[in-house]
Amino acid sequence: MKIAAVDACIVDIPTIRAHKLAFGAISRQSYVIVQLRLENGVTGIGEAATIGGPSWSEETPESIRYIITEYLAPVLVGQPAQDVERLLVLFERVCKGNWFAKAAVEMALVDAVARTLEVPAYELLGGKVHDSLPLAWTLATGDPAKDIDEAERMLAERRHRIFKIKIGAQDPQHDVARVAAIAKAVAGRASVQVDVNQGWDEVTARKYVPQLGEAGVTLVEQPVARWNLDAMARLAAQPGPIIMADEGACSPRDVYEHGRRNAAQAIALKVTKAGGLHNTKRAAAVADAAGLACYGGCMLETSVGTAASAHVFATIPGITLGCELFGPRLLVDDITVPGIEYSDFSIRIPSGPGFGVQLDMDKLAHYRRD
Ligand code: MUC
Ligand code: MG
Repeated sequence: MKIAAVDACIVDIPTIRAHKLAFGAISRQSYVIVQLRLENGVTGIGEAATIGGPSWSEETPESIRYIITEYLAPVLVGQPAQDVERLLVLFERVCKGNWFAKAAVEMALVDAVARTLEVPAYELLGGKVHDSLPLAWTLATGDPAKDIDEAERMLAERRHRIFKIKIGAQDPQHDVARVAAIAKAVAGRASVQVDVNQGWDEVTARKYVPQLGEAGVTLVEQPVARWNLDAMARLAAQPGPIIMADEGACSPRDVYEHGRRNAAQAIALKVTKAGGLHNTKRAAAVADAAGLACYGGCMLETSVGTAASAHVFATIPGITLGCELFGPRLLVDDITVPGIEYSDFSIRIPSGPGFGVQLDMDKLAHYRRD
């Protein structure tokens, strides 16, 4: 199972509507798609999704592609793909940080090995404990009437009954009123959580998190800056909504710090920010040891990253808060066959071999930047 070649390209796909977050709005999503070919003829695929260039994390599609082609691919060619843990050590030697880039390549390694062995990827990751996971949808138009319409459609079509509302871009009083209107409209039929994407300081969060709780919000994601674990701990000590870390809890070590300092009650796991499928499992194990609940987070992936995330999330018993692997539904088009199967407010875990999806080469050719 020797690695013959690694290719990485950038893909841009428009979203079905503007998606407004605390740091800006996006109307297209950019991805780095990795194709890793083995000498046996099998190709594995991986993906790194970013949001708004370097707005969510430091990495961009351009930097990810560059790191893969210039630093990670050269050390991989000729190596046995099944030695995934050894290859991750090799990555650390030639490249510090750059977790999204490493995650995309590691996904492709696992997919290639699982395809060669003709097993689903989750079987190489410990085996599945979930056949499906409850699926959240993000309301992010910034307009309460449009958000309520969208939520009603999702409920009527039995797609989603967990809604995550993006806040932090507008005046907090206005944001809380918008969230309260949505929560009231769906009360008793859906749960409502918010993601502030680091948009508040501690003083603002201390004032408005209790008001969100009174409005019926069950969970508040990353209310303050990712570095401010002391503020996260003070917020988590207050009664009210669950405080969940996202941008602040990327690596297993970050999760450890959140546990040690009581800086959250829950962690959003994401394959890219953790640096891959194996590191996601490590992060989940640390969360488990610290008594933190887990949520299956996303970066608005295509069906490639969504399938890979679903495979690893399926193996994590600590994911008790559901997941948000809805990325393909936010895009005007997808780049795999088959797509992801969604039913009854949930995502079905794709079966294999590998992640169970193949690239549609015509679509890839259409959306790739070069
Ligand atoms: C984030 O910060 O959680 C995930 C879903 C969504 O709407 O935005 C992303 C990023
Ligand atoms: Mg988030």
